[in-house]
Amino acid sequence: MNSPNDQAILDAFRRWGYLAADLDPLGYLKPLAPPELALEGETAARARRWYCGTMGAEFMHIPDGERRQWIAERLEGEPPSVDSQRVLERLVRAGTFEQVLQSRYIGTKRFSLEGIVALIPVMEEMLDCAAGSGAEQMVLGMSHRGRLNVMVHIVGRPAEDIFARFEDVDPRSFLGGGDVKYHLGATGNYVTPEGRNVEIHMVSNPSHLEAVDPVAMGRARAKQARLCGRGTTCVLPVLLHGDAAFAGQGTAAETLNLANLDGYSVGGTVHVVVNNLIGFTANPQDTSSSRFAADVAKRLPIPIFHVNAEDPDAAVRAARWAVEYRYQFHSDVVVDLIGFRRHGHSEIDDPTTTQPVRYRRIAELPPVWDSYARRHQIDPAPRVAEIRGEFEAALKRARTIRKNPRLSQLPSYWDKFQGGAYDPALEVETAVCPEELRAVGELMVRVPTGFSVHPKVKKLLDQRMQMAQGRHAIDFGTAELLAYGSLLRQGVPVRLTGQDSRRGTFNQRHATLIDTGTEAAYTPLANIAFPQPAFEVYDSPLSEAAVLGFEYGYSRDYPETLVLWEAQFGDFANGAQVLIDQFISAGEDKWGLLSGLVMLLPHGYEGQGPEHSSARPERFLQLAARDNTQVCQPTTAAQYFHMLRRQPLRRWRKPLVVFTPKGMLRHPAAMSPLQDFTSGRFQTVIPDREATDAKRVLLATGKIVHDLRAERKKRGDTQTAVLALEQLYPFPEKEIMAALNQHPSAREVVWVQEEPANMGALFFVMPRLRRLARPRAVRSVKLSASPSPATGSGKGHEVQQKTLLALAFATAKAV
Ligand SMILES: Cc1ncc(C[n+]2csc(CCOP(=O)(O)OP(=O)(O)O)c2C)c(N)n1
Repeated sequence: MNSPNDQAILDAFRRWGYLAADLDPLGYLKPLAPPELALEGETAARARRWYCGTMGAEFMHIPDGERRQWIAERLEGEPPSVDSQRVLERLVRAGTFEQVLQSRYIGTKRFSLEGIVALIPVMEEMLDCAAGSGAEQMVLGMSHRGRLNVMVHIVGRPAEDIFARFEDVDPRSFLGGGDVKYHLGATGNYVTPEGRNVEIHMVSNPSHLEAVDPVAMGRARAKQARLCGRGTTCVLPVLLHGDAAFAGQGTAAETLNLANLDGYSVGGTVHVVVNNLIGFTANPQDTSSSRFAADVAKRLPIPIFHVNAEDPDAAVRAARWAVEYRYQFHSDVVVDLIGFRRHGHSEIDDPTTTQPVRYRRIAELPPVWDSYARRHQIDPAPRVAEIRGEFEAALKRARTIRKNPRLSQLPSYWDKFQGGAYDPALEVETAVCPEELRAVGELMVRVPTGFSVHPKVKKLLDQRMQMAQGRHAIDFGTAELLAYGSLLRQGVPVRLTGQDSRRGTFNQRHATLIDTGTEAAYTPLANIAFPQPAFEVYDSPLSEAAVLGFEYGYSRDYPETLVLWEAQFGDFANGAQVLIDQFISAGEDKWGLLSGLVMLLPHGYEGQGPEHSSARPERFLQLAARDNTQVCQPTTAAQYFHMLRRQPLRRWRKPLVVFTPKGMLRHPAAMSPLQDFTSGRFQTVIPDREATDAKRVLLATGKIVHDLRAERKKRGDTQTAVLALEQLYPFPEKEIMAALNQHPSAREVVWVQEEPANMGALFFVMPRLRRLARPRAVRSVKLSASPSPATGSGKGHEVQQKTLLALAFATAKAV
């Protein structure tokens, strides 16, 4: 038993010891001398050894005493033994790989790991330990630094395959597509010394640092759902972060916040900060406001092991404890591996212009294997020579490779799906027979006995049931749940997340019901089928980037599931612009990777101001090329139903961007009769059912279609047809032609949009429409160009809307 005084000493070191630890091989991050540690005596000496050596652990901020105790026991106990021969072998391999690349491809970017090659034995230790705890797969998100080294030494890709990428043997296969080698994903198999297998999935990622974090987590969650139901043992997510990126990028902080949330938890992610104390040319004091880049992780109640990368034994121990901790407590954990960067940011960059003193010192440092071998009294020279020989032989083989080697293989659950160009033959039946619709309608409003539904919600549920029975026209909210319910009963899992998505921002969904007496939650659609495929609906945290990235990741590893992300208003989706640009739009083109993710983006001009009006259709249309996405704006409930259903039922896996209604959710004009659900399909263009042989044709998309029809009625106009463009991309040329041809006397086609001239679909539609409508005249009606999407004045909006409608119905001469 420690005396009270000893206890106080231990507590002081447990709490502050990491500040005095020797963590930076170059000594820039000077150990501090907190006054709390100015203690003498045997206990203090022991505690100093445990807490102020080459590892410093931050853990006293964790509220749970059992977890603090767990860490203290490890740091204060006998250090676990490390197989120094094995560690040395890895250090030599990792270092020599870089050196061989350096001498053969001098001045070619590779983002060397030198200065932190301890990462390789660290990752091996993690894998060995995780495999021992039941891991079958690791999902690995990482950036450029050391990526090629990790591909060879952890993922197990043959070195010659990487070298062949340097030779750029097959440029023709990449014309207009593909990606650079240090962003590609890779898959492989890691075998532990005990012979256990761990599949490694290194996630493809863009240059945009940290953007891959939520994607990797979402992938891990999907794999866990596949492999071990709701368990998290079988798949270990690991994220490697650069120090400047981890401190600076909001996505990293947003992603950390997912750790302990029911809808997003993966049972703990292991984070490694590959901390070279530099970001391109910037020094840490300019990139982080706190002492450690990893301080951002202290938003979570989790431990951070800071460790000096020039002491690989300490680093390996930190790795082991990190993984053990993850498995013990299902918690995130951080290893902050502090080293240096031997070369410039990339190998074409000279760091001596910005850090001349630092780089003079670095030039004098031998490779880490050298000091490690000396410390363990091993002569590394023979192995160094042999390993160099092996890599040089691989280089020779690489020069004989003629086709770019594939670094990854898709799991077999992708076999039955396809991407590429749209083909009408891919379409499937989406109508549902009346009996089934009625059954779904009844089941989706059923609650357990004794469950008290709020009276307002009860009224809505009653209406829903009547709608499904064909007694009333069906509204959007009901159509959506009927789509999910009918899919579930066909065996299709559904996952929907977004801010306030369980109820729905506009009170339209109520997918989860709340008991008025107990606040217990009940989700009828999760109890609608037997066997019941997963129906997950979660209120997401207030994040766009992390949540959208997560759902994209989920869709990447569960292509059978209808995965939907909903923005509170479409206007907020640009908070996730990097995920949209870099993954969702370009993923197939860069990496050949498909996704069937749906983005639900409330859109429409209703006088709610500049940030509650526009989901920015122009941006999604600008990103559209080579059938990479689908962009739709259904104007009726039945259209929404068929569009949602066709998404998972087709073999075609393409992201789907949907501009969803707000004010129109309950508008009679947007409701559909039951027979539109029990027959028909999604129509990319809705022809005009009222005007026949019109003199003018108005083409529009979304809410304004209804406004135009109402205006036409008000005017008693019989000369004008109004066509609804329900799918903007892939652009339905044939269907537009067919709809126009129903009005052979029309001399004029007018594109009408409520967005300003520099926004909306105008730029996209007009050139195409001009071509299709020839010889008819084509003009457009829209708001004047504007830097912000909408006016802040409700009345101003009404005036604009009136003018728009007037212009739409004015003849060409009058305008
Ligand atoms: C979001 C984003 N902003 C800027 C860049 C440009 N950039 C590439 S690497 C880098 C420095 C990264 O430093 P760090 O995170 O410490 O990683 P290191 O390269 O030192 O391993 C920067 C600013 C980028 N890739 N992504």
